[in-house]
Formats: sequence, C-alpha cells, structure tokens
Amino acid sequence: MPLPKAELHLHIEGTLEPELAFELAARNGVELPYADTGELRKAYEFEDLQTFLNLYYELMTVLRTERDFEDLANAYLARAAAQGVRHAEIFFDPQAHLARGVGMGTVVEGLWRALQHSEPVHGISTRLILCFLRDESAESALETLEAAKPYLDRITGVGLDSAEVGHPPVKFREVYEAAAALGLRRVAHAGEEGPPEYITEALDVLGVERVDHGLRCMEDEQLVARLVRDRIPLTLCPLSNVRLRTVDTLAEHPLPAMLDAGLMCTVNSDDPAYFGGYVGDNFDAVRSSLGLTEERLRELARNSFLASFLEDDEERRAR
Ligand code: ES4
Ligand code: ZN
Repeated sequence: MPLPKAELHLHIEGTLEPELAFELAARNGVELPYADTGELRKAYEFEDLQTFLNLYYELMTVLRTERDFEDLANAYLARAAAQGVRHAEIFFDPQAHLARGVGMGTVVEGLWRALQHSEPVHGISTRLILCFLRDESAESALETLEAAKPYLDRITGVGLDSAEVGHPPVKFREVYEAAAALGLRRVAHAGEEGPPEYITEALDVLGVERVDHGLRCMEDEQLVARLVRDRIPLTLCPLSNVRLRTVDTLAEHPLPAMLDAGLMCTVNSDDPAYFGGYVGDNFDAVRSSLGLTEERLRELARNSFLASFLEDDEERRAR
C-alpha cells in the first residue's frame, strides 16, 4: 500500500500523456507536428523551464471541449489514486486556453465534471487553483480573474506560474489583492529558477500561504529562518527539478538539507506526464536517491495534509 498523501503542486495540463494527446488531436482535428507518440517522447529533453513550457503550451492545444478537460482530469485522478493520493489541489492555466478561444466555462465545467465524482470514484477529495501566467501582463491576469467570477464556487485559490525570471511577484500585486478580497486562497511559484528575493516578495506583497517550489530559499539563511518560524509550506517537485536542470542530479537535491533545516516540505509531481512520474514515483525516487528514512517519508506525507486547504476535520478523515 502506498503512503496516503495529498498532492498540492500539480498542473492538470501537465498530466497530458502522449497517448491521450494523440487521441484528443484526432478527436478534434488538431494537427500535431509529431508522427506518433514515440517521436513526441523524443521531444521530452528539456534544457530549462522555458524549453519545457514551449512543448507544454504546444501540446495543450489538443484540449478544446468540456469532455477533453473531463477526460484529462479523470486520467490524472485514476493514476494518482493508484499512487496513494487522497487529496489533490489542482492548478489550471485558463489564459493558455482563453488565448485559443476556449472559454473559462469550458475549462472549469469540464474539469468539474471529473472532480465532482472524484471522491466516490477515486477516493480523492479535490480543490481547484486558478493560475495566472506570469509572462503575460498584469492586465491580462485581472481580466482572467474577472472571467472566473461566475465560477468562484468551484475555485479555492489562485496561483502564479509559467516563466519566472524577469516576472517578479510584485507585478501581480493588484490581482492578488482582488483575489484575497474575493475570499480566494493564495499560492505562487517562487524560487524555482528565480532568486530567493522572489520568495520574500511572494510572501510580503502577494500574501501567499504556501510557496510552490521555493527551492532557492536555501541561498538565503534569513529567509530559511523565516519560513521555518512561520511554518510556510514549500511544495517541492524533485523529478521536475532534475528534468528542468534546476538540480544536476536527484542525489544532489537539497530536500534532506531542507528537512534538516526544519522547513515544512512536501513532495509533488508538477507535470507528471513530462517529468517521468506521478507523486508516488517522486516519493520512490527521493527514497532511493536521497536515502530518506521511513520516518522522513511519513513526515512528508503528513505535511502534505497539514499544508493543504482542507479543513481540520476533512484533513483528519483524508489521512
Ligand atoms: C510549470 Cl514546472 C513549472 N514551472 C512554472 N510554471 C509551470 N507551468 C507548468 N509547469
Ligand atoms: Zn509547477
């Protein structure tokens, strides 16, 4: 039996497996510039975050209808359930779809069709987190939040993702203030490729409760002390860091040092279809490459529930 766990850093568009991409391409009459899944898989060699994002945005053009988003989410939930996931807080990138003429309603309603039945079918409770693309303008983020207003009963929080360097959190101050005023929870990617200052800024300016990645906090002792003191959860994604060359090898991942420093770490899959594994595979990988003890692994699983947006009673039931 895999350890029961919550997944807190998961881009639903990053769960699009090559087989489903080709199936949806055929269903929707979308041409992909790859002959077959084998040829597509050869494109999964990334230099950095941007080279990955190029493929991520290209492939997601096959997602067009509510049914496509429903099928995508169901495929993820089935795989996650098999790896012990009991709760999932799922990111989605509406701007990447709105730009292609796919409406907010299509995305949210489609995902909802799967999430609605997730507890009875997969044994996974879920939340949705709408992410703003930080390489798009602040105005575009505000328009996106506006477009989400009819669906706020289905959306728990907002996040910030896509190309980090050159797009500091402060750019999104206004939209995060508006999101907070609407009662939305706040998270942001920070310190993946960007400097530790972006983590500080996400906390101070955006008011985030959780930091996605946060890996580069280790370059700033005072920041580490603050994150430890305030028990700010970090959603780490070890296989993602290796594939995007944020760390050279898994054996050199700072996770053990981060746990030793007292940081509240969680382990997640990020974009599992692209980075070589789902969340259980990330747990297996850190166990074998980093020699984490069973107690450490249980701590990571426990942290995932504590760091989630579940209420206390729901959280106890889930784990
Ligand atoms: C992402 Cl790994 C990563 N980083 C930033 N933005 C993203 N969107 C999807 N995956
Ligand atoms: Zn991410």
